[in-house]
Amino acid sequence: MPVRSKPAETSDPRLARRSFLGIGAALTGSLALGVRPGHAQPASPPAEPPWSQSIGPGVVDRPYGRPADAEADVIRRNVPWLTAGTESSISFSPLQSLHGIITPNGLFFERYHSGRPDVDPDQHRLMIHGLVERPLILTMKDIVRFPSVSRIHFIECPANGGMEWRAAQLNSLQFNHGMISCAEWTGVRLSTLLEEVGVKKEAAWAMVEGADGAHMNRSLPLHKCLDDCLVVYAQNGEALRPEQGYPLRLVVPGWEGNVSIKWLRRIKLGDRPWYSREETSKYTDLMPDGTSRGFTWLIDAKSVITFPCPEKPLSGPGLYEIRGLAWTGNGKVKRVDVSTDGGVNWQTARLHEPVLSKALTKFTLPWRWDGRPALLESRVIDETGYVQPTIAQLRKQRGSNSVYHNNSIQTWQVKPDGSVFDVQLA
Ligand SMILES: Nc1nc2c(c(=O)[nH]1)N[C@H]1C(S)=C(S)[C@@H](COP(=O)(O)O)O[C@H]1N2
Ligand SMILES: [Mo]
Repeated sequence: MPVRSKPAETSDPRLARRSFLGIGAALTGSLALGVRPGHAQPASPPAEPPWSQSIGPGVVDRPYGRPADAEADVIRRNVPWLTAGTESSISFSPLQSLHGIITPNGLFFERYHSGRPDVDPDQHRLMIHGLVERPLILTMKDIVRFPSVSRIHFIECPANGGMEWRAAQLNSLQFNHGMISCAEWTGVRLSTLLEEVGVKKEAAWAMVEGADGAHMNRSLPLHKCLDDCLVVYAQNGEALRPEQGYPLRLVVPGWEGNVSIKWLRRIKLGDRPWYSREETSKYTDLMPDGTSRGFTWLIDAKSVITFPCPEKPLSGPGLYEIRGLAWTGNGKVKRVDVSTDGGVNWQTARLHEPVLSKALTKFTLPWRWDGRPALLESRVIDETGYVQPTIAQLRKQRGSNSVYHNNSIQTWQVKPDGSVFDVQLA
């Protein structure tokens, strides 16, 4: 890796003209910032490794691109004991290795209730019926003809973090937070399709259903359908991946992922909710008094530090950039605070553009680690003023029988050797 001999410059004024790696300081004889010897070196004549001494392969060997071989561990992973089988399972996105707010299509998390169907786009249909003036059955060709929109939104399964309601048990960013991903979605507004069929005035709810074996279905209030729901056929500029619902899925921005029905095949309008399996026996929250919350669609504000983390430890004392992601189903992220002492003192992190509604937002904060134990936390505040709670605050309100909607503050414990652990503070 080429390393500059002059101090690194960044656009953050707090970091300007400070050397991250200590090289500049070392050269001028002042105190080095703690880079291990041999880790980074002052500039010297470039080496001539084998790849610099021959002609590489041409364009024909890779008609569809793929990551560099050295990135082979940047993959989705599952937790084998979490579900009965791989057909009804989850793969987690490797947040520890991602650099921006967009999840590459091959790394988007997956959640299946009955495996990943292989849908023929020519045979796929979307039926819209119920309390409408003109019921319709649309082909993919019909759907692509409608006026299109592209929007960047996250999808988060409300079970993200669900394994940690009672205690910290998985020492991993990927497994505790990897059920969130964010993409640019392209398709047609659901309101456009509903205009085409004509909504009857008694209609108040929609039932949306998938073409997978589970025929997963959910009820959605009509106001949300007419607000910002999208019926999408593309993800980050190419057709949806089969994992994400090829050829057609619903995206319900800011709401729990399970309502974003994949392989979307039917929308039925009615005057009341359907109370389907996935909104009664599942996707409800058992409260301390024994009652159950239902229709808890909204994803409340949440954030997490993605560097450092258990998978990406520190390599010795010195200057670092704490990095993380924040999001809220309520609109935009307003502020993210970062603590390095377990929530006693907080500093405001820098939010990186673009800060979009119902999308991942990147934040960073420079941090000089002195090599002593630390407790790293991030806390997001969204544009409605909602503040991300601690796990203790959340348990006080919700108990610990829930599976879903754990949006609590993540604490990472940094040990003197730089290793990082998932902990919970009382
Ligand atoms: N038809 C159908 N739609 C579905 C599912 C499913 O199993 N079948 N899983 C849901 C759940 S629980 C979530 S969290 C999201 C996950 O979307 P992804 O797999 O694209 O990440 O899809 C939702 N839509
Ligand atoms: Mo989910």
